[in-house]
Parts: sequence; C-alpha cells; structure tokens
Amino acid sequence: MIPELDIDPYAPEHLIAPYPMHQQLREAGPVVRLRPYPTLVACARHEQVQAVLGDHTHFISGAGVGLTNFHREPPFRPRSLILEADAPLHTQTRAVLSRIMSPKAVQQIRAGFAAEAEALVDRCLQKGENKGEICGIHDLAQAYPLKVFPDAVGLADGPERENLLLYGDMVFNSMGPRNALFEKSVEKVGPVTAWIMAHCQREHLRPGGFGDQIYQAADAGEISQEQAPMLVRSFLSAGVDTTVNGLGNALFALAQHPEAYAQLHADPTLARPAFEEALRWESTAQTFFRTAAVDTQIAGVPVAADTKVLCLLAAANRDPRKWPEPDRYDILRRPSGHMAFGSGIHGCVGQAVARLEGEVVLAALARRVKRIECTGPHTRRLNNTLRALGSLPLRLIPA
Ligand code: OVV
Repeated sequence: MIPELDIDPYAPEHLIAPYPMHQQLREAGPVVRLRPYPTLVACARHEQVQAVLGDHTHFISGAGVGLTNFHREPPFRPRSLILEADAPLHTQTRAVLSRIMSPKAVQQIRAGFAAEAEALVDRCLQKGENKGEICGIHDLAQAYPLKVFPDAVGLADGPERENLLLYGDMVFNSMGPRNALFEKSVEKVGPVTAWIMAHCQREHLRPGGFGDQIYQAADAGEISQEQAPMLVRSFLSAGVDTTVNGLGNALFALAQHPEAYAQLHADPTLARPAFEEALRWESTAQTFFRTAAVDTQIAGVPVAADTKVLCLLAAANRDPRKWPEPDRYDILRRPSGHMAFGSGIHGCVGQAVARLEGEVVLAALARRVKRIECTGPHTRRLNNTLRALGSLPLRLIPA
C-alpha cells in the first residue's frame, strides 16, 4: 500500500548527487518507505513536507529531528532546548532567540555586516590579482560567517573559531545514521565540544552581543540560568556551518550560471532574491525529521505513533508540483514557500541573519566583480544533513 524503495539517501552516491534520488522518492508517492531504514517513512513532495512541518502537535521535535529516536536511544549530545523541544519549553526558548534575532535587531547589525562583506570581497580581489584565483569556500563562504557571526554572538576572534566548523559538521552528521561520515566527524568530539561549551559561558561573551543577551534574558527570569549556556550552544551549532554552505552553494550556483551572474552584476539589488533562489536550488539543510506523537496519517497514509518521518526539504524545493522548471536556477523567480529554512513553528529562527549575510556578500560581489569563472573542478564535503562544498576554485574578474 505504501511504496517501499531500496534506496539509502545517506549513501555517498546520493549525497554527491541527490537530485535523481529525490525524484525517485517524489514520484513513488506522497509517503514512502526506505528498505535500509525500516523504522521511518519519508516525504519528498512539497505538499507533504509542508503539512508535516506545519503540524507540530502530531509531528513532534522532542524525540529528535534526526534519525535517532530519543524515546529509544540516547541523543548524541544533551538535547537542544529549541531544536529538539516541544511546547511549552520550545515556546519559551524560541521567544528569547526570536527577539535577539528580530528584524529590528538585524537592522542594527546590517551596516557592520555589509562593511565586512565589502572588505572581504576586496581582499579576495587582491588575492586573485596575485595568484589568479581564490577558493570560493575557504576564502569567502567560510571566511565571512566565521568573522561576522561569532563577532555578533560576542566571541573573541582567533584561529580557534575553526572549532565552529568542526562542531557544525558533527551536529549535522549526527542527524543521520551512525555511518562512516558520522564516525569520522566525531573523532575530535572531546576537544571540540569542550571548546564550544567553554565559549557558551558568560565570561567568554562580549557584553551586549547575542550570547550575552541570552544571559540577560536569564537575569530577567524568562529562562533559567542553567538554560542560558545551552541556548548559546544553539547559536554555535546552527549559526555557522549553515550560512557557510548557504553562501558556498550560492557562489556555486552563480559560477555555474554566468547569465544569472550577469543579471546580478547589472542589478545588485537582485542579491537578496539570488541568495533566496540558491537556498531553494541547493538547500543547505537537505533533511530534517519529525516523530509521530500519536497514530496519525500523512496524505491519507496511516503513520503509527513514534514513527520517524524524514522530510526531504531539498526534494520539496525541486518538486515540479510546486515549482515550474524546478531544476533551473532563476534569480528572478522569487521562490516564496521554499523549505530551506523549514517551516512552521520550528522554522529557522535565525533566517533574518542568514539572509542578511547572503545578501550583503552577493551585493558586494555584484558591485565589484564583473564575472565569476570556475577555474577547476570543485570538491564536495559530504555530510549526512548539509549540502556542502569542500573547495570551489574561482577567478573573480573585477568590474
Ligand atoms: C537548526 C539547528 C541546527 C543544529 C543545531 C541546533 C539548531 C541547536 O539548537 O542546537
């Protein structure tokens, strides 16, 4: 009755090239089973992904938003107080984070973020002059978030910030199966986690920054003092590797589509929609899970209580039922309703910060760079959840 496919979405071949696999899942039905993971059901169509994420009473997050069901197996790390929580806890913690990253708060960091983007693109152009090329991932997509986001949170600058990349890789791998990718990324779990947790403490956080504002919310009694470092951990988990790959994927999209880059260069106000379309076209977070709270159904298909539901955000974002010519990267599309930030009450609470980063970097490029050329093959960094590039050799041709 429910189609069963012999597909492992976490096999390296599908992580490298996920789109044919997504099509198979979408076309098999609104809800499918995957033989390698008999305990889950999967949704790859936009309508069902949106329906599951929109129904937080039937499809909960407190049993984890990865493959592991916390009702049966212990979480990889103490659970997130926002990502892996339901009401009433989630309601309280979300209120604090959404105020800290409100549109008004984001407006206040905008000028600083924009100046940093311009300075970084200038440095890339200088580097490009000497050596001929840059690495779009190392020199731009990693360098920018690693500077501006920890600055906004209030962490000291320095090379140890690389721990944020290692930690993000680990957290997002932990949402998939316990495969070789997971094992490889947790090799350094001890020292990296110790560094992260130490930097969640108030004495490491600049007064007034996002991290310190969490402690101010604790001082005001909105959350407890014990919850404060765990919410700072959410910034450090979700705030860097996501935007690194959002930017990396956007650079990749533009480098592969010279006509789209020409449109952006001709009109830098397209930076924001160009970034948005890159999120749809190559969703940074490819998947998230929910867990059925009770016996329920999806598209009329029965789903038993405690079943894990794999939501393929990236497949929903290329569902031809929703998007005309879904595989086309079109910066004029204005893809509202895409699932790259999730949707519903757990939709990305930092999305205004992420969009700001994407917009100001692409706008700085659009104004300073006439053309972007790939100068060699890119490499992928495989991750169980993230669509990530390892390297992207580029030549930036100045305007
Ligand atoms: C959205 C997201 C991803 C990873 C970690 C977290 C959130 C967190 O809250 O720790």
